[in-house]
Amino acid sequence: KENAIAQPVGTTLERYIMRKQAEFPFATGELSQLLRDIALAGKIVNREVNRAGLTSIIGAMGQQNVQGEAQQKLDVEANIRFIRALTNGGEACAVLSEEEDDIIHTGNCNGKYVVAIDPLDGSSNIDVNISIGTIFSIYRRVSPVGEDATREDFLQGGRRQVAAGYILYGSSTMLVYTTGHGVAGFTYENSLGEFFLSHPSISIPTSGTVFSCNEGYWFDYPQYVRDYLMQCKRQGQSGRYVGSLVADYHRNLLTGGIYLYPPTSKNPSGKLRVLYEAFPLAFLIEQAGGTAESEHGPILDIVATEFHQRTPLFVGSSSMVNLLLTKSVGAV
Ligand code: AHM
Ligand code: MG
Repeated sequence: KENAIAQPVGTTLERYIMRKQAEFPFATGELSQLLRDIALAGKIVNREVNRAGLTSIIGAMGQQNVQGEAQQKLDVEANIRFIRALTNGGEACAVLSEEEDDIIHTGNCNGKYVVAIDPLDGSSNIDVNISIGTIFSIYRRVSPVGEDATREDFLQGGRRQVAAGYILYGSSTMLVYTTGHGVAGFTYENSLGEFFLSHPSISIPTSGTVFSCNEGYWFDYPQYVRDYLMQCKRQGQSGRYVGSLVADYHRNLLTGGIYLYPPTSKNPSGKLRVLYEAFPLAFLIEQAGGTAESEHGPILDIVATEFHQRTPLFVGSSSMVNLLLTKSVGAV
Protein backbone atom coordinates (compact mmCIF):
# COMPACT_ATOMS: atom_id res chain seq x y z
CA LYS A 1 0.00 0.00 0.00
CA GLU A 2 1.08 3.59 -0.64
CA ASN A 3 2.92 5.23 2.23
CA ALA A 4 1.10 8.38 3.33
CA ILE A 5 4.19 9.91 4.96
CA ALA A 6 6.53 9.40 2.01
CA GLN A 7 4.42 11.47 -0.38
CA PRO A 8 5.46 15.13 -0.53
CA VAL A 9 2.77 17.77 -0.34
CA GLY A 10 1.62 18.99 -3.74
CA THR A 11 2.24 15.78 -5.67
CA THR A 12 0.49 15.98 -9.00
CA LEU A 13 -1.06 12.92 -10.62
CA GLU A 14 1.57 13.18 -13.33
CA ARG A 15 4.46 13.10 -10.85
CA TYR A 16 2.81 10.33 -8.86
CA ILE A 17 2.41 8.17 -11.95
CA MET A 18 6.06 8.77 -12.88
CA ARG A 19 7.23 7.89 -9.39
CA LYS A 20 5.16 4.72 -9.32
CA GLN A 21 6.46 3.69 -12.71
CA ALA A 22 10.04 4.14 -11.51
CA GLU A 23 9.36 1.56 -8.78
CA PHE A 24 8.94 -1.06 -11.51
CA PRO A 25 12.14 -1.09 -13.53
CA PHE A 26 10.67 -3.26 -16.28
CA ALA A 27 7.60 -1.10 -16.77
CA THR A 28 7.40 0.36 -20.27
CA GLY A 29 5.31 3.35 -19.29
CA GLU A 30 2.37 2.34 -21.46
CA LEU A 31 -0.03 1.79 -18.57
CA SER A 32 1.12 5.10 -17.12
CA GLN A 33 0.30 6.79 -20.41
CA LEU A 34 -3.10 5.14 -20.46
CA LEU A 35 -3.87 6.53 -17.00
CA ARG A 36 -2.79 9.98 -18.19
CA ASP A 37 -5.14 9.68 -21.17
CA ILE A 38 -8.04 8.83 -18.88
CA ALA A 39 -7.18 11.74 -16.58
CA LEU A 40 -7.05 14.10 -19.55
CA ALA A 41 -10.46 13.01 -20.80
CA GLY A 42 -11.71 13.32 -17.22
CA LYS A 43 -10.62 16.95 -17.13
CA ILE A 44 -12.48 17.67 -20.34
CA VAL A 45 -15.61 15.91 -19.12
CA ASN A 46 -15.29 17.76 -15.82
CA ARG A 47 -15.38 21.04 -17.75
CA GLU A 48 -18.48 19.91 -19.63
CA VAL A 49 -20.18 18.71 -16.45
CA ASN A 50 -19.45 22.03 -14.74
CA ARG A 51 -21.08 24.04 -17.49
CA ALA A 52 -23.92 21.57 -18.06
CA GLY A 53 -26.54 24.02 -16.86
CA LEU A 54 -25.32 26.56 -19.39
CA THR A 55 -25.37 24.24 -22.35
CA SER A 56 -28.87 25.06 -23.44
CA ILE A 57 -28.16 28.80 -23.14
CA ILE A 58 -24.90 28.57 -25.07
CA GLY A 59 -26.34 25.96 -27.39
CA ALA A 60 -29.11 28.38 -28.27
CA MET A 61 -26.44 30.50 -29.93
CA GLY A 62 -26.07 28.17 -32.89
CA GLN A 63 -26.17 24.77 -31.18
CA GLN A 64 -22.43 24.42 -31.50
CA ASN A 65 -19.59 24.35 -29.02
CA VAL A 66 -16.26 26.14 -29.34
CA GLN A 67 -14.79 23.48 -31.60
CA GLY A 68 -17.72 23.85 -33.94
CA GLU A 69 -19.15 20.49 -32.88
CA ALA A 70 -22.85 20.01 -32.38
CA GLN A 71 -23.87 19.97 -28.72
CA GLN A 72 -24.38 16.46 -27.44
CA LYS A 73 -26.11 15.03 -24.44
CA LEU A 74 -23.55 14.86 -21.67
CA ASP A 75 -23.32 11.08 -21.52
CA VAL A 76 -22.80 10.90 -25.28
CA GLU A 77 -20.29 13.71 -25.04
CA ALA A 78 -18.36 11.89 -22.30
CA ASN A 79 -18.32 8.72 -24.38
CA ILE A 80 -16.84 10.61 -27.31
CA ARG A 81 -14.23 12.32 -25.12
CA PHE A 82 -12.95 9.13 -23.50
CA ILE A 83 -12.83 7.17 -26.73
CA ARG A 84 -11.03 10.03 -28.44
CA ALA A 85 -8.45 10.32 -25.64
CA LEU A 86 -7.85 6.57 -25.63
CA THR A 87 -7.59 6.51 -29.41
CA ASN A 88 -5.17 9.44 -29.55
CA GLY A 89 -3.12 8.08 -26.65
CA GLY A 90 -2.27 4.93 -28.58
CA GLU A 91 -2.01 2.45 -25.69
CA ALA A 92 -5.53 1.00 -25.85
CA CYS A 93 -6.31 -1.20 -28.84
CA ALA A 94 -10.02 -1.34 -28.02
CA VAL A 95 -12.64 0.13 -25.73
CA LEU A 96 -15.88 -1.31 -24.41
CA SER A 97 -18.31 1.43 -23.40
CA GLU A 98 -21.68 1.36 -21.72
CA GLU A 99 -22.80 3.67 -24.50
CA GLU A 100 -22.04 1.23 -27.34
CA ASP A 101 -23.19 -2.34 -28.04
CA ASP A 102 -19.94 -3.67 -29.39
CA ILE A 103 -16.20 -3.19 -28.93
CA ILE A 104 -14.77 0.00 -30.38
CA HIS A 105 -11.49 -0.67 -32.17
CA THR A 106 -9.25 2.34 -31.78
CA GLY A 107 -6.99 1.44 -34.70
CA ASN A 108 -4.04 1.11 -32.29
CA CYS A 109 -3.38 -2.56 -33.09
CA ASN A 110 -0.05 -2.36 -31.30
CA GLY A 111 -1.68 -1.10 -28.10
CA LYS A 112 -1.27 -3.65 -25.30
CA TYR A 113 -4.35 -2.72 -23.30
CA VAL A 114 -8.12 -2.75 -23.52
CA VAL A 115 -10.39 -0.49 -21.48
CA ALA A 116 -13.97 -1.09 -20.32
CA ILE A 117 -15.65 2.15 -19.31
CA ASP A 118 -18.88 3.69 -18.14
CA PRO A 119 -18.15 7.21 -19.39
CA LEU A 120 -20.81 8.97 -17.32
CA ASP A 121 -22.62 6.93 -14.73
CA GLY A 122 -25.75 8.16 -12.98
CA SER A 123 -27.37 9.58 -16.07
CA SER A 124 -30.62 10.38 -14.29
CA ASN A 125 -28.65 12.82 -12.12
CA ILE A 126 -26.97 14.68 -14.97
CA ASP A 127 -29.79 17.12 -15.59
CA VAL A 128 -30.38 17.94 -11.94
CA ASN A 129 -26.90 18.99 -10.89
CA ILE A 130 -26.12 16.00 -8.70
CA SER A 131 -22.78 14.19 -8.55
CA ILE A 132 -22.03 11.75 -11.36
CA GLY A 133 -18.99 9.70 -12.26
CA THR A 134 -16.85 7.80 -14.74
CA ILE A 135 -15.80 4.21 -14.00
CA PHE A 136 -12.97 2.42 -15.83
CA SER A 137 -11.30 -0.97 -15.91
CA ILE A 138 -8.07 -1.87 -17.72
CA TYR A 139 -6.78 -5.25 -18.92
CA ARG A 140 -3.63 -6.26 -20.69
CA ARG A 141 -4.86 -7.84 -23.91
CA VAL A 142 -4.60 -11.62 -24.40
CA SER A 143 -4.95 -11.44 -28.19
CA PRO A 144 -1.78 -11.01 -30.27
CA VAL A 145 -0.35 -7.50 -30.45
CA GLY A 146 -0.61 -6.17 -33.97
CA GLU A 147 -4.07 -7.65 -34.55
CA ASP A 148 -7.56 -6.47 -33.66
CA ALA A 149 -8.68 -6.94 -30.06
CA THR A 150 -11.10 -9.81 -29.39
CA ARG A 151 -14.00 -10.59 -27.04
CA GLU A 152 -11.62 -12.61 -24.88
CA ASP A 153 -9.60 -9.49 -24.11
CA PHE A 154 -12.61 -8.08 -22.28
CA LEU A 155 -13.89 -11.35 -20.81
CA GLN A 156 -10.72 -12.37 -18.96
CA GLY A 157 -12.29 -12.05 -15.51
CA GLY A 158 -12.14 -9.36 -12.86
CA ARG A 159 -9.01 -10.70 -11.21
CA ARG A 160 -7.06 -10.05 -14.40
CA GLN A 161 -7.63 -6.30 -14.23
CA VAL A 162 -4.33 -4.43 -14.17
CA ALA A 163 -5.86 -1.13 -13.13
CA ALA A 164 -9.26 0.30 -12.32
CA GLY A 165 -10.71 3.49 -11.00
CA TYR A 166 -13.30 6.19 -11.13
CA ILE A 167 -13.67 9.91 -11.49
CA LEU A 168 -16.24 11.57 -9.27
CA TYR A 169 -17.63 14.86 -10.53
CA GLY A 170 -18.81 16.08 -7.15
CA SER A 171 -18.40 19.08 -4.91
CA SER A 172 -14.82 18.59 -5.96
CA THR A 173 -13.72 16.35 -8.76
CA MET A 174 -11.65 13.35 -7.76
CA LEU A 175 -9.83 10.58 -9.52
CA VAL A 176 -9.37 7.40 -7.49
CA TYR A 177 -7.48 4.43 -8.90
CA THR A 178 -5.55 1.26 -8.19
CA THR A 179 -2.99 -0.71 -10.10
CA GLY A 180 -3.17 -3.50 -7.54
CA HIS A 181 -0.89 -1.83 -4.99
CA GLY A 182 -3.37 0.01 -2.81
CA VAL A 183 -5.75 2.81 -3.67
CA ALA A 184 -4.84 6.46 -4.15
CA GLY A 185 -7.12 9.47 -4.63
CA PHE A 186 -6.43 12.77 -6.39
CA THR A 187 -8.43 15.98 -6.16
CA TYR A 188 -8.73 18.28 -9.15
CA GLU A 189 -7.57 21.86 -8.81
CA ASN A 190 -9.59 23.70 -11.41
CA SER A 191 -7.52 26.82 -11.82
CA LEU A 192 -4.29 24.85 -12.27
CA GLY A 193 -5.89 22.10 -14.33
CA GLU A 194 -4.13 19.42 -12.28
CA PHE A 195 -5.13 16.48 -10.13
CA PHE A 196 -3.23 16.57 -6.81
CA LEU A 197 -2.64 13.62 -4.53
CA SER A 198 -5.06 14.15 -1.65
CA HIS A 199 -5.73 10.61 -0.41
CA PRO A 200 -2.42 8.70 -0.63
CA SER A 201 -3.62 5.43 0.83
CA ILE A 202 -7.33 4.81 1.01
CA SER A 203 -8.59 2.00 3.18
CA ILE A 204 -12.23 1.45 3.99
CA PRO A 205 -13.22 1.07 7.65
CA THR A 206 -14.17 -2.54 8.39
CA SER A 207 -17.57 -1.34 9.52
CA GLY A 208 -19.70 1.74 9.15
CA THR A 209 -23.11 3.23 9.85
CA VAL A 210 -24.40 3.90 6.33
CA PHE A 211 -26.47 1.66 4.07
CA SER A 212 -27.08 2.79 0.48
CA CYS A 213 -29.82 1.29 -1.64
CA ASN A 214 -33.01 2.29 -3.41
CA GLU A 215 -35.58 1.64 -0.71
CA GLY A 216 -38.35 2.28 -3.21
CA TYR A 217 -37.83 -1.33 -4.27
CA TRP A 218 -38.34 -2.59 -0.70
CA PHE A 219 -41.21 -4.94 -1.51
CA ASP A 220 -39.29 -6.25 -4.47
CA TYR A 221 -36.12 -7.10 -2.52
CA PRO A 222 -35.38 -10.68 -1.45
CA GLN A 223 -36.38 -11.35 2.16
CA TYR A 224 -32.78 -11.71 3.33
CA VAL A 225 -31.99 -8.21 2.04
CA ARG A 226 -35.00 -6.81 3.89
CA ASP A 227 -33.91 -8.67 7.04
CA TYR A 228 -30.48 -7.13 6.76
CA LEU A 229 -31.83 -3.63 6.18
CA MET A 230 -34.21 -4.00 9.12
CA GLN A 231 -31.24 -4.83 11.30
CA CYS A 232 -29.39 -1.74 10.02
CA LYS A 233 -32.41 0.37 10.91
CA ARG A 234 -32.81 -1.14 14.37
CA GLN A 235 -29.18 -0.25 15.00
CA GLY A 236 -29.92 3.35 14.05
CA GLN A 237 -27.79 3.36 10.94
CA SER A 238 -28.21 6.03 8.29
CA GLY A 239 -29.76 5.48 4.89
CA ARG A 240 -27.91 7.46 2.22
CA TYR A 241 -28.62 7.06 -1.49
CA VAL A 242 -27.53 9.57 -4.09
CA GLY A 243 -28.54 7.28 -6.94
CA SER A 244 -25.13 7.79 -8.53
CA LEU A 245 -23.08 4.69 -7.94
CA VAL A 246 -19.74 6.50 -7.87
CA ALA A 247 -20.96 9.05 -5.31
CA ASP A 248 -22.54 6.45 -3.03
CA TYR A 249 -19.52 4.19 -3.36
CA HIS A 250 -17.03 6.99 -2.72
CA ARG A 251 -18.77 8.13 0.47
CA ASN A 252 -18.88 4.60 1.81
CA LEU A 253 -15.26 3.98 0.82
CA LEU A 254 -14.10 6.93 2.90
CA THR A 255 -16.44 6.68 5.87
CA GLY A 256 -17.46 3.01 5.95
CA GLY A 257 -20.76 1.63 4.76
CA ILE A 258 -22.44 -0.73 2.36
CA TYR A 259 -23.92 -0.16 -1.11
CA LEU A 260 -26.55 -2.65 -2.24
CA TYR A 261 -28.13 -3.19 -5.64
CA PRO A 262 -29.98 -6.48 -5.06
CA PRO A 263 -31.92 -8.47 -7.64
CA THR A 264 -35.48 -7.24 -8.16
CA SER A 265 -38.31 -8.62 -10.26
CA LYS A 266 -37.67 -5.88 -12.82
CA ASN A 267 -33.94 -6.59 -12.76
CA PRO A 268 -33.51 -10.22 -11.59
CA SER A 269 -29.77 -9.99 -12.21
CA GLY A 270 -29.53 -6.59 -10.61
CA LYS A 271 -28.99 -3.46 -12.66
CA LEU A 272 -25.29 -2.83 -12.60
CA ARG A 273 -22.96 -4.05 -15.30
CA VAL A 274 -20.21 -6.51 -14.54
CA LEU A 275 -17.43 -5.29 -16.79
CA TYR A 276 -17.41 -1.53 -16.27
CA GLU A 277 -19.24 -1.05 -12.97
CA ALA A 278 -18.97 -4.07 -10.67
CA PHE A 279 -15.49 -5.35 -11.63
CA PRO A 280 -13.58 -2.08 -11.31
CA LEU A 281 -15.33 -1.13 -8.06
CA ALA A 282 -14.74 -4.62 -6.68
CA PHE A 283 -11.04 -4.47 -7.55
CA LEU A 284 -10.78 -1.08 -5.85
CA ILE A 285 -12.66 -2.13 -2.73
CA GLU A 286 -10.55 -5.26 -2.26
CA GLN A 287 -7.44 -3.11 -2.62
CA ALA A 288 -8.88 -0.79 0.02
CA GLY A 289 -9.56 -3.71 2.39
CA GLY A 290 -13.29 -4.03 1.74
CA THR A 291 -15.53 -6.65 0.17
CA ALA A 292 -17.61 -6.92 -3.00
CA GLU A 293 -20.04 -9.80 -3.39
CA SER A 294 -23.07 -10.85 -5.31
CA GLU A 295 -25.44 -13.54 -4.10
CA HIS A 296 -23.16 -16.13 -5.68
CA GLY A 297 -19.78 -15.21 -4.29
CA PRO A 298 -17.09 -12.60 -4.81
CA ILE A 299 -17.77 -10.18 -7.64
CA LEU A 300 -14.26 -10.67 -9.00
CA ASP A 301 -14.95 -14.39 -9.49
CA ILE A 302 -17.87 -13.79 -11.85
CA VAL A 303 -17.29 -15.42 -15.23
CA ALA A 304 -18.75 -12.89 -17.63
CA THR A 305 -19.85 -14.13 -21.02
CA GLU A 306 -21.51 -10.95 -22.32
CA PHE A 307 -20.14 -7.44 -22.61
CA HIS A 308 -23.11 -5.80 -20.93
CA GLN A 309 -23.91 -8.55 -18.41
CA ARG A 310 -25.45 -7.44 -15.12
CA THR A 311 -24.97 -8.57 -11.56
CA PRO A 312 -26.40 -7.85 -8.12
CA LEU A 313 -23.82 -5.90 -6.13
CA PHE A 314 -23.15 -5.71 -2.42
CA VAL A 315 -20.01 -3.68 -1.83
CA GLY A 316 -18.37 -1.85 1.03
CA SER A 317 -17.11 -2.45 4.55
CA SER A 318 -16.25 -6.12 5.05
CA SER A 319 -18.17 -6.74 8.24
CA MET A 320 -21.35 -5.21 6.77
CA VAL A 321 -21.18 -7.17 3.52
CA ASN A 322 -20.37 -10.35 5.43
CA LEU A 323 -23.34 -9.89 7.78
CA LEU A 324 -25.62 -9.51 4.76
CA LEU A 325 -24.18 -12.69 3.29
CA THR A 326 -24.87 -14.67 6.45
CA LYS A 327 -28.52 -13.74 6.06
CA SER A 328 -28.52 -14.94 2.46
CA VAL A 329 -27.32 -18.42 3.41
CA GLY A 330 -30.04 -20.87 2.51
CA ALA A 331 -32.09 -18.12 0.89
CA VAL A 332 -30.38 -18.17 -2.49
P1 AHM B 1 -26.79 4.09 -15.41
O1 AHM B 1 -25.54 3.35 -15.77
O2 AHM B 1 -27.89 3.90 -16.41
O3 AHM B 1 -26.52 5.52 -15.08
O4 AHM B 1 -27.36 3.36 -14.10
C1 AHM B 1 -26.52 3.16 -13.03
C2 AHM B 1 -27.04 3.91 -11.85
C3 AHM B 1 -26.10 3.95 -10.70
O5 AHM B 1 -25.26 5.07 -10.76
C4 AHM B 1 -27.02 4.04 -9.53
O6 AHM B 1 -26.44 3.56 -8.35
C5 AHM B 1 -28.18 3.22 -9.97
O7 AHM B 1 -28.18 3.23 -11.38
C6 AHM B 1 -29.47 3.77 -9.52
O8 AHM B 1 -30.50 2.94 -9.96
P2 AHM B 1 -31.97 3.09 -9.37
O9 AHM B 1 -32.52 4.37 -9.90
O10 AHM B 1 -32.69 1.88 -9.88
O11 AHM B 1 -31.86 3.09 -7.88
MG1 MG C 1 -23.73 3.13 -15.50
